[in-house]
Amino acid sequence: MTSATDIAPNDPAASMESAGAPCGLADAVATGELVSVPPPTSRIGNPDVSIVLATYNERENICDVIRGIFQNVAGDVEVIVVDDDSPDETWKLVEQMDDARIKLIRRVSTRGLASAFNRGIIESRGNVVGWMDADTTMPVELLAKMIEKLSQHDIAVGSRYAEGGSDHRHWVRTTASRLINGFAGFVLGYGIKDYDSGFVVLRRSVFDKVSIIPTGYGAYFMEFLYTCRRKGLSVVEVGYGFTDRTKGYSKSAPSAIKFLWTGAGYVTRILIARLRHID
Ligand SMILES: Nc1nc2c(ncn2[C@@H]2O[C@H](COP(=O)(O)OP(=O)(O)OP(=O)(O)O)[C@@H](O)[C@H]2O)c(=O)[nH]1
Ligand SMILES: [Mg+2]
Repeated sequence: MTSATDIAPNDPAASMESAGAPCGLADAVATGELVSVPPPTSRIGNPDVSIVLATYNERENICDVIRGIFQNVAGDVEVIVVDDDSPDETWKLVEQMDDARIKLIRRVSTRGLASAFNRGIIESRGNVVGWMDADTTMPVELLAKMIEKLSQHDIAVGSRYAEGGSDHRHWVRTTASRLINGFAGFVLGYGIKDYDSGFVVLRRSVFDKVSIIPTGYGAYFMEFLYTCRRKGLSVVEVGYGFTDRTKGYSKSAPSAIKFLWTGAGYVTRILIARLRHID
């Protein structure tokens, strides 16, 4: 596994014992998923597909998501995990998977969803680049279908609100999400139904025209999609059923106040995206 870390080698956190069993072998044996061929330990050339995962305290989910990506995406695939030094040591589980197809970036003394995805994108080398949450709410099974769509489109978005999509979360989350998406659709246009999806694959060439603005939480995604469309790139939405996470805890809505604060930030950013003409 290639691994980049901003942590000093003698940092005490770097030598802490793992908070539990590594999710590689033990989990694989427990679930009967053990494969006889060991993962490659070295890599030559660029992968076909890079999938970026941003993680903060996802130790209960990260290994399932990584394994799911490798199982569901054909070709040479790399997974880039950008972890913000999770106190639950998510990064350590990734390290212990010891797989050359995984690149781990452990950022220390910094937090941020948009900046984490941006860092992973910078490190990616695939002709197809994608990113998604690492909490199992976004189905890895959809990735193959999304990638297929790139033969005709620049960008394929996993969508809760397009045809075939559904949102099974608590009604408060669903209503808030629909309101934000309705507002984004009204202000930004282009008929995109799930503006803040955050589940995407795209052709690398997209980054010749558009970059992520790496600040804040999920609002970066709406302005990214909007700028892509404004610059003539094509976007297709692929419907899927979205469920609440079953393990771990929400970082965007740990409390009602944080939830409202995040929502207000989204609204501001939608309006700024509409008014900005240079990016
Ligand atoms: N690197 C990094 N990842 C983060 C940060 N905040 C959240 N994440 C990850 O980003 C993804 C989305 O976060 P979630 O907690 O699922 O937020 P959400 O999807 O709005 O909320 P729920 O799905 O309801 O829990 C998950 O994979 C998180 O682990 C952060 O500050 N840094
Ligand atoms: Mg989530």
